[in-house]
Amino acid sequence: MTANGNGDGDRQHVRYADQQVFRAPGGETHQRSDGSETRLTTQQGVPVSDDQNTLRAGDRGPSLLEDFHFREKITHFDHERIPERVVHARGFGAHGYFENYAPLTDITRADPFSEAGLRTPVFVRFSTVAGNKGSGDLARDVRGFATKFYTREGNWDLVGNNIPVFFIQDAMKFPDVVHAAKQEPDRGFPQAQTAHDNFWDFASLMPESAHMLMWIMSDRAIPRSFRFMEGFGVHTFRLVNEAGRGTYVKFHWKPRQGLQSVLWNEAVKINGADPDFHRRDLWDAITQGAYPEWELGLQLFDDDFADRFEFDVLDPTKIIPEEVLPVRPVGRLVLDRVVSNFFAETEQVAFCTQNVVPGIDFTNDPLLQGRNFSYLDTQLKRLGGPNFAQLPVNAPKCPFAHFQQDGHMAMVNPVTRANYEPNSWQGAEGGPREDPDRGYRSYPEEVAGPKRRLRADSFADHYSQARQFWISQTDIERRHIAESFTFELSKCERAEIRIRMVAGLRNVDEELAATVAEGLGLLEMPEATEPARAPRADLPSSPALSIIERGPGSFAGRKIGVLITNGADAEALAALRAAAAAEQATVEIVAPAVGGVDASDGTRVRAKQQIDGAPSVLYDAVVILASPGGARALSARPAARDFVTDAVAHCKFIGYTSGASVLFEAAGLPADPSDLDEGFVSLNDYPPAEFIARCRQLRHWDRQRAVVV
Ligand code: HDE
Repeated sequence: MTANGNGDGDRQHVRYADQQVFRAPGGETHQRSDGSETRLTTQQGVPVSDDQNTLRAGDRGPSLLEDFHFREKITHFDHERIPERVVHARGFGAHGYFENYAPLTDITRADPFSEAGLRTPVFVRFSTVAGNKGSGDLARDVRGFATKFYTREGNWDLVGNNIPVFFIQDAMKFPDVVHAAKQEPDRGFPQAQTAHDNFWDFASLMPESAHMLMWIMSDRAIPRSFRFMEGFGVHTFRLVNEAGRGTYVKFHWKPRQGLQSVLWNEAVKINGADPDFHRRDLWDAITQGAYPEWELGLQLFDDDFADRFEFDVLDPTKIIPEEVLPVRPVGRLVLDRVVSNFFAETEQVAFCTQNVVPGIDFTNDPLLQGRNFSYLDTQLKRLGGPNFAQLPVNAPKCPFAHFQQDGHMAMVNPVTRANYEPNSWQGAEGGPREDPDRGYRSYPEEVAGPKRRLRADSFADHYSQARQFWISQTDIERRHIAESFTFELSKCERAEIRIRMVAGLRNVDEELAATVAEGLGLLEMPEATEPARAPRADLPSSPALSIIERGPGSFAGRKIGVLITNGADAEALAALRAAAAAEQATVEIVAPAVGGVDASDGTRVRAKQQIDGAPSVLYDAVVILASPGGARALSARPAARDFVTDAVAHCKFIGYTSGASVLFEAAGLPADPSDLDEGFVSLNDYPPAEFIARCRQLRHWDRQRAVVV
């Protein structure tokens, strides 16, 4: 077997350092120029003559136990799986770098922020939370956004989410919230969805989850792709400078591509058409050279601000609105390399919140404190022993030296005489020594108080920021939130759970509660849940919390699905391709058959997709370039009609040439739908550049506004 063991993305087969190049008896080398072996061998390096047949006694006789190649191959196969992550099992990773804009040495001595232009290598893993490893990418769920910085002073893991708050205030409740969200234990379903009794039973009994529920019922929980979502460190952390001065910090990742989400009706269809939609999107973007970028922003504050702020900065169910404390951009994250082996990198990467470097420290957020225990513990179970930090994706890229030794799969072993300290051995034989000056020092925070199990009073307001989130959304986003609550609660079989949730929502907003109650067909409005602290109605709206309010104003990085038939207007296609390229958008051809079509000028247009496998939900906008005959043939195909009706229902921009009219009529639209709304753009009347310009709004939301529910 060739050893592709570096797991570090170098796309080559490597030899282990102490492996000599031998010539086989007879003189041939069997080695490629990169050192990889050409012949199939066993783990022991024995060349294999036949990998098709087990060793048998007699042509039709029993298999023999002495078949070491078979036994080794099957045994290894039997052991291929490691436990999937308890949460965040489904994920996808990529390599890249973080580039710092300017020295932040007045605030922190952390290496990645030390110099202008400094590039720190990173590995990022995005994930869903509730679903198992093989679940669909488009679940309504929080997304993980975990970043490992390989700094020159060790690895720093910023293990964040795409939502800035969490369900619970104390790590003690984590197993409960996760159990409630995942499959119900008796039946083992539903998979990757919170739309079931157990989740809402728990949520309706946990008022502290109110703020988070607003976020997960919003479009944030169904991002268009990893590239179009924000990331947050969630907790308040602490930065420490050379002089030992501490500054509180909240971390924000802002996608340069802009924020974008899909509709729920789209999400369920995408999961069917392409359950790998998000990972494929990231893979395609990176391999096509359209490297996704995020800007890292910091909210920095001191004790005075923390004392003044209306909520406890240690409470992870609260944000600090950007309008109150601006986010200061400090650098950019660029993902420019896909993994070369999914298992070695994405599966084996072990993020740990306790991995911090000098200059970065924790606070007493009770969730963060609990996490600092959990991550190491979970890696020990998942990766099978204490040496997981030696795996290439987890190992620091800076020098490291310690006296830890042995254990399962020890690959990096001490070579010094001493394996303990203090020791009196001199020089290299004595091994590494402490560094009192540059070594990691915890911030000397004063701690005092009685030892008790008690939730601080300052954590008692559960609804005010939930309400603030609600009033910060546009009308369309509010509609989506109300619809998601209605959808999810309608899946609850026990009426009292639905009623209890509506009772809680009354503390957030009466209109929201009433809309959901109506959607659920509740005959009477329940009394509002008694809040631990009366919700405030005076928090102002925070426009930064809306996705639509802050649209990117660009269609870059988005994909147009072009449904095409024989005889399609070749000129229109060429112009569309040029306009899309100018916007850095991509065009994907969908045809009646994957072999492609002959365009009006006789040229062959190759297709990427066949219509049955490429519903319009896979695209940000669609164009129908059909000849009248082609459109007639398409009209007979349900997938082609759905392509149009779904694009309309999902408020997509739809470009077309006049030949498409038969298909439009078959889909229940006028032959020329441009009178319906400005989301329909006739490419006979407007140049493709105008179509692309309209696409910059991403969706034609007025179409949804016009639908009265
Ligand atoms: Fe995690 N979380 N978590 N979590 N978490 C894990 O570690 C845990 C929390 C987050 O791509 C586990 O390696 C506790 C908040 C991400 O590999 C586990 C608590 C946030 C990932 C664990 C939380 C996160 C994890 C499971 C409550 C956002 C995936 C597998 C106190 C700030 C990282 C693993 C990856 C993974 C524990 C809450 C983010 C069990 C106890 C809040 C992105 O250790």
